[in-house]
Amino acid sequence: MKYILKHLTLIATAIVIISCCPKEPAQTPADALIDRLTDLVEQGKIMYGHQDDLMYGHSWKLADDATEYVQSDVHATCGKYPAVYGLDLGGIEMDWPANLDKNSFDHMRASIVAHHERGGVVTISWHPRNPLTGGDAWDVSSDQVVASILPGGDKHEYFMTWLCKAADFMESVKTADGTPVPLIWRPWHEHTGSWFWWGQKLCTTEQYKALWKMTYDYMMNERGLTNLVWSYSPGAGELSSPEVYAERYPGDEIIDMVGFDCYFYSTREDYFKKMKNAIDITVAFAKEHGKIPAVTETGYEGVKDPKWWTEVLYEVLKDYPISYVLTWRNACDENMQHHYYAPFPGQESADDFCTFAALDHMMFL
Ligand code: BMA
Repeated sequence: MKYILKHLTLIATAIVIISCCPKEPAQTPADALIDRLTDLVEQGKIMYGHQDDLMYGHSWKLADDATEYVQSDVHATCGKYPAVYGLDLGGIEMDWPANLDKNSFDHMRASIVAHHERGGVVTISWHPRNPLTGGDAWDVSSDQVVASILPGGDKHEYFMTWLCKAADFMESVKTADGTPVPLIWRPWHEHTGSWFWWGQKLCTTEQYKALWKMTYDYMMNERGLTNLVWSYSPGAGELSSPEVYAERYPGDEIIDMVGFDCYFYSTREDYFKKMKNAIDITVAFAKEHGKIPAVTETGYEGVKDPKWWTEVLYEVLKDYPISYVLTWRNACDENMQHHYYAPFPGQESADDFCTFAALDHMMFL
């Protein structure tokens, strides 16, 4: 009898365990986005992206009391929205109501949901201020900033409050039914250059990697965010070899996507050379590490080449498995009107942009 009871107990325990534990863990919003991006690359699609697209344009700015997010220079030019919408969290760490480029965080949040519901993908960068000197992200007057915010550093506790505010924002981006919206999260970008306080000459390789690990551990393990797809993006100008690309890579356990930032400064030839080199390195790295490749930032300020989209950008992208290409913002401030990277109606590259947007290979919404 004792023997039978013991076995019955074991069987009952096994039934309870099996029925309590689902066979497959539920897919997170981040996993769903990774699958979608992987599928798009396999289908040979490249999504077009534009920074701050729904917040302002070359000659307009979203009204403070706006309730919908329909205005866009890209849409006004070609009748379609970018598939990828980029935004920046800079200023969230200071409790500012609006980011460093004057986008209110409330409008950012609501427009992310609107873009997501339109079928789009959102990517978030961060230009946080300098936690040691009090200057901005470009304040490189001290090479002790990263050291000071790592565990054991004087500014560690203070900086963790910044990560908390960034995480709060990302956690708050939800659809009406409470589902978190997936976000491509791209902090600590262009670190191969030395113009941000986390750049090449401002910290060691170990410190840079530790900064990523601290950011990841906090957001994923401590906060349990389920909507972040982690993206790595060195600056292309410094990518003299695949080794440089890999040197400060935070690790396969942290990163989901790999990209680079590369701008047009002088001639088509110069841009082709820089872009091709960076894409070759990125695509090979992505393949080797099982990650998704992207051109995380690019553009030609003022797009002063009427055929830039088809003869320059598309020409260099067309043979690569790239998930998306994002051009930078169209500033609207009076003294910044030369600072635009997408066309608007009447701009000299507008017709060519429409041809680019109509290509089967390119994905818009
Ligand atoms: C830079 C410029 C700045 C802007 C910053 C963050 O490339 O566009 O004007 O403040 O990005 O968006």
